[in-house]
Amino acid sequence: MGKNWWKESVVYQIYPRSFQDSNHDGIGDLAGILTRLDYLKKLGIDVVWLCPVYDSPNVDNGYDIRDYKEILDTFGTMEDFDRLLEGLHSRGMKLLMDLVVNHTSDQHEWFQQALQSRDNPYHDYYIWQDGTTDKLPNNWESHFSGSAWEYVPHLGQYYLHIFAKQQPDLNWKNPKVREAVKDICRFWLGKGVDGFRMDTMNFYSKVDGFPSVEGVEGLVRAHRFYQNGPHIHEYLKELHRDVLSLYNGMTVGETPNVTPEIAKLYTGDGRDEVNMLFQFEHMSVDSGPKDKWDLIPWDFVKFKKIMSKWQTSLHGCGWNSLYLSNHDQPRPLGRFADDSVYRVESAKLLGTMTHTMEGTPYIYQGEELGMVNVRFSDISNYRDVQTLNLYADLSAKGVSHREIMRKVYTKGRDNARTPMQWSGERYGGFSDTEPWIELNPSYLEINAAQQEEDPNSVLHYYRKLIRLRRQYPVMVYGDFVDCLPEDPARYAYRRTLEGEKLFVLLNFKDRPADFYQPEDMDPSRWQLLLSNYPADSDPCGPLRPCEARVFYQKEASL
Ligand code: TEU
Ligand code: CA
Repeated sequence: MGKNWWKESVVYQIYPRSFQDSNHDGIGDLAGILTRLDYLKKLGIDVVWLCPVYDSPNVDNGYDIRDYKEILDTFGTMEDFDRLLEGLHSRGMKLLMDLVVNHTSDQHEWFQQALQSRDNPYHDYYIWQDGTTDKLPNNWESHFSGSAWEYVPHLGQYYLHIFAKQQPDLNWKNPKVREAVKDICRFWLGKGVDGFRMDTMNFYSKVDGFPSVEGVEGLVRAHRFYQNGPHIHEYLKELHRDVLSLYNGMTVGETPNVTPEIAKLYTGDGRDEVNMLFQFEHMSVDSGPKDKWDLIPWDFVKFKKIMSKWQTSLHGCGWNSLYLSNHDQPRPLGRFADDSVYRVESAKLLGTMTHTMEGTPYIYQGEELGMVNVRFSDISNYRDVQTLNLYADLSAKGVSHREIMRKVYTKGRDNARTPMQWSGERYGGFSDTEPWIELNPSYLEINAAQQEEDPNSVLHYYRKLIRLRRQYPVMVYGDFVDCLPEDPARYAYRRTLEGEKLFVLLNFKDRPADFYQPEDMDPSRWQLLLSNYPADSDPCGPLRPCEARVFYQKEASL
């Protein structure tokens, strides 16, 4: 497998609604992002992934698109977009757009036409089943609660929506839909964007006949009937052949429920599909079988095994995306380390892990500051459709406020969607007026302005991490060996590339741990590249709580 710019890049994900407001309406916008490009450049970012900025009624904050070729007016104009693209390119950064084509908004012209009649030319752009109000086509549950089918009385038909009912699924079996998707891609690539993050990419192809999941009562997530479906590779190859291959772009598919074997089919050399995936296996260590709200304690050894498995399985035949957070996930500190006493150490620890593995690291806005989860006491402070639907659904089933809020505090998506914490000023420097969602009160303590002044801040540490990756190819391309797979506290791994060695030792617990030295490395010849504690003690001494150390050795004795 060859070298590629997208393997050597660090990506920064922007959730536009919450990044920077420029026109005093409390909602982030494109002109706001433009004013923060120097911040991103200084951080060392190569690529920005912009969550949807298209025209949308915002039932799901832009993941319900009404017009794929227009900018949402709240975010600005197409001229603002062009300025942003130019601003990124002139600073040597690239732009990934979010391609959301598993579904559209119900307000999209195609769906409006489809609703007109069964023989409207757009009817077949969506997925329909004949039926009556008293009998659902099957027992599939939407990811946003309730049935995945919505009845349209005047048609006598149900349409499929894996997400909200305002997000009808497109019928990819229809060649016209696939042509329409290519047209959207050409439009944005033609403008000069550098690739796509492909939303729910492995949902495009559904199993024929829409079978119910057997042996369960009530509604259930029917993943195996609409993820990695029968025609998915055919569709992706077609998109690659007709559009993506004609540009030197980067593609990352969002794909829940994939194994490394499945991932190779999407990303392998010569497969001609996409460059890499967001897999979710490590994101489900704290969920039971039902769904993400089914909270269970997570097991560190199991987590490491998942991470290590992805490292070794894709080496030489695929490529990993490295992430612990995004706009759908809670903030990672409390989840995988500690977000109270050792918050700063934890943020650096987790950052060290994602930036010292093989793959392309993704930083979600605020991660570089060590931002934490939010706990609003009232459900009316929440904005996310998934959270609000869950609340309504579980309340109706008699679940207590307390119990529901426990789920929301742990896994709710708004944890990651509160405004970016730029400063300790009123509204955190995000806006000068009340924002669309309240700030996390932690902005007084955790913010970019304060961290800019503090050389020991998470922000400064992330800059170092990103710089090191550029300096040491072994961090990008080296192979991976887990040195202590069964260790209940430490993650220790070694990377090797042509006589260069990297050794990473991470203490995930909030108590001290012993040092560990790999047999084939020599402390007299290695160099401590980085640590998340002041370098005032023996580099081979015991590990302090949540301590991370990265060693480098050249021309190893092996
Ligand atoms: O998310 C896809 C997805 O599978 C979600 O169910 C995700 O796992 C969930 O939000 C976590 O509970 C993508 C987008 O990233 C998300 O923001 C959208 O809401 C969703 O697709 C629909 O477009
Ligand atoms: Ca605004």
